[in-house]
Amino acid sequence: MKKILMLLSTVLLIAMLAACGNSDSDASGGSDGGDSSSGDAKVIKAGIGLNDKHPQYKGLLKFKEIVEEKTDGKIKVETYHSGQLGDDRSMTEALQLGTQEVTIPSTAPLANFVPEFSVFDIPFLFPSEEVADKVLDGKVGQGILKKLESQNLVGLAYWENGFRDVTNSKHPIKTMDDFQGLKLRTMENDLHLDAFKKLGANPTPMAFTELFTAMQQGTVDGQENPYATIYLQKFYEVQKYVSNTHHIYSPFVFLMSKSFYDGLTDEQQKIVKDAAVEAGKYERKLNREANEKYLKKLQDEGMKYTEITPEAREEMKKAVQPVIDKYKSEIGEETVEKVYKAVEEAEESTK
Ligand code: TK8
Repeated sequence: MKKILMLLSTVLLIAMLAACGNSDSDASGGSDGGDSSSGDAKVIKAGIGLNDKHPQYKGLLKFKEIVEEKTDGKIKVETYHSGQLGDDRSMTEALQLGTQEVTIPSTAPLANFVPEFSVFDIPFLFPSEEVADKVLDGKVGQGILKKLESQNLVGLAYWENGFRDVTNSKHPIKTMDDFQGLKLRTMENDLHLDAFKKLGANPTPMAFTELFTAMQQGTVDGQENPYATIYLQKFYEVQKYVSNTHHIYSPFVFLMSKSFYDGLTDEQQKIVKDAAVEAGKYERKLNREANEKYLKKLQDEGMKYTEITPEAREEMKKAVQPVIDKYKSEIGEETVEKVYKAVEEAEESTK
């Protein structure tokens, strides 16, 4: 009985939100200052957590340009950045409810909706961006995207967050010993949490939207993100040390609400899918160029850079292996084996 009442209230909530969602789509434009007078056009409200300087937002503007041009304005895209619509998890929930149409979270928080995504949080899984592209855009990566449909979500493409590096305000990190007791923010993902505990840190899961303040107030000593995010979000203002741990390659997933996607014509579905893939390739290119130059800019802003030695990286890999073994069953043995095999094949083909 309780379940039926829960279901009925959820259906009622979705209907109410969908109704008010339509009524206010003319009311507000996005951050891009675009024309919000949508008339009878379908409106995509697209929100991300990073700011408008990040390649992810430039990729979203590219998606907007392609979709509005290819549909001759029959689909309008309103873009929002800097967590204006919420954080990765709350925006993903908004897509499930039908009150937002697009968001582009990291795969780590997405694992709370589809556990298989945690396979991409296995430390040191991808040796390079090239191998990551092949695995994510290939059969295995696309197969994991399909699992989103059971959550009223459609994964249209993988974009790139990038190789994650640790920063902190206490001391340089050169070996595993330097992690001892460090209060590190992690994304909301149990594998990340357990991996940093194994390295000796004192990790805290936290939404990205709360991170800057937490570092500013000393609630956490450090965090981990790609150089482009560390620089463009001005983390150098509240962090002193950066190391090239490169401990995880983070993909983004271009997500669309399934109820919105199912309401599109076949032609419109192809347009949004192709636009997400094309804008994703553009975003990956910008992101790679960005990451190379931003480490230098972080040092120009006064951050102290420390190289992790190959021996230290091997020590970290060994330390987190029990965590990987523990999560294999949660992620799914078959999925983990398939991804490892795809990585090996991709590595072979890129030699
Ligand atoms: C931005 C996040 C961010 C991620 C994190 O919404 O949470 O640290 O790396 O890019 O998705």
